[in-house]
Amino acid sequence: MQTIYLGLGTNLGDRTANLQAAIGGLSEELAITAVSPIYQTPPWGVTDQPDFLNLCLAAQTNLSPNDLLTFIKNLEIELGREPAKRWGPRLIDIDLLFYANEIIETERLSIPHPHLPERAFVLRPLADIAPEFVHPVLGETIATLAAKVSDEGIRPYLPAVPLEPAG
Ligand code: PH2
Ligand code: MG
Ligand code: MG
Repeated sequence: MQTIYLGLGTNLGDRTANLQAAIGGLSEELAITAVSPIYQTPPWGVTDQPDFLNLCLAAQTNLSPNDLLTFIKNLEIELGREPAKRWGPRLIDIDLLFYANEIIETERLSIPHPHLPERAFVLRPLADIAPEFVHPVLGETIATLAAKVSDEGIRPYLPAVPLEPAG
């Protein structure tokens, strides 16, 4: 089993329900071990759009990175995501942040997620569940990376969604 970290985001429709549906779908294939609180975050990249809700989660999986990406992309579509412009509004976005300590650069996959060090909307929730995880390229912990970005405008929105007991 490999430890993976995912970042979830949504800024359309019933945002809390979107996140909950995504966690439910992910839990059918992955063993989720930690879910961060939900934060409301100002839009990054394209700023003229509604605020996002963001969270991060940790999970264990036997899927390969490629199969994991395929599963995530299919789940996004199943949850109602439609093709959207880069960094534009979306019903649900599930990003693969880390796959164990692997460094992968292919046409389909960039792991660790290339924009992670600049994104407080990822680093803030990730620091809640994995502060000591060391970025395999940068050699710095998530807590250190989170402390380096401004978290202006980011505010706690809901406490962590409780994990269903395994069984
Ligand atoms: N996702 C984006 C672009 N901008 N901004 C915030 N605050 N949260 C996101 O999840 C987000 C974003 C593209 O995936
Ligand atoms: Mg994204
Ligand atoms: Mg994405």
